[in-house]
Amino acid sequence: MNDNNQNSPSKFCAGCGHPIVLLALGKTLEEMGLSKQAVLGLDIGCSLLAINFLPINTFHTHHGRVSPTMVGFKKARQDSICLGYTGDGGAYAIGLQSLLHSAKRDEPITVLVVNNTVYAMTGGQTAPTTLKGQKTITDPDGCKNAPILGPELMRQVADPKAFLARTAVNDIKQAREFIKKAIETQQAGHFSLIEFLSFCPTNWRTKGQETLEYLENLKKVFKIGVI
Ligand SMILES: Cc1ncc(C[n+]2csc(CCOP(=O)(O)OP(=O)(O)O)c2C)c(N)n1
Ligand code: SF4
Ligand SMILES: [Mg+2]
Repeated sequence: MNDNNQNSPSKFCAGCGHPIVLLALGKTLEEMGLSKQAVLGLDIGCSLLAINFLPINTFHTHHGRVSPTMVGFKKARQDSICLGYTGDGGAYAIGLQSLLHSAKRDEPITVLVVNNTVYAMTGGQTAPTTLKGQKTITDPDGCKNAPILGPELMRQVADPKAFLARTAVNDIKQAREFIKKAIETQQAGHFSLIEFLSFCPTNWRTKGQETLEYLENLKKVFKIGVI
């Protein structure tokens, strides 16, 4: 559990998208009056740096195991709002099996996937979301395959009432609208997942405006909106 120390310095790199997603989440929970009921489970990856970021109950899980952990928490504490916070690698590589089955079983949890198209914490390796042609430290000549489209994949197995969507960290208004809808979907007893296209200037090796342009370019492949 966190120490509610809002004075803790941010552990994220300057220009990272993770804190934008977290602030959107914190504000939306506050607005909905759900900060005390909310429980945030963190995957391993740069997500784990969120441990003292928000004044809500937060704990670390294992890499790729945030969705089954939150499924278990929800079964034990049905009045809680269970939020799984993960990177694209945690969600769609090591955690894909458990995430897909959580969606298929329509588990009433909300999964927040921060998609920066790389394994950021471990130094920028190719992830399931890496674009075709994108150069990474493990694909210096460019990734040869198309990326996994997470919400679209979940849609193939999820209940029609599940809320699945994609937004980006440079559209806070939409991010907050989608977070609210995802939490309301959990309250109605259904699965929800939002993918956030997010900045990683450290591994993209971009500066200022270049980072924004990189994110805008991602939107050509990863379509924004309700899936
Ligand atoms: C079982 C296991 N395998 C591998 C690792 C090493 N590891 C830590 S974080 C990570 C990738 C994280 O990438 P992503 O989920 O996209 O999160 P990001 O850091 O990009 O936000 C890996 C492979 C680990 N900690 N545990
Ligand atoms: S490595 Fe990338 S995702 Fe991780 S904290 Fe730094 S900018 Fe954020
Ligand atoms: Mg990532």
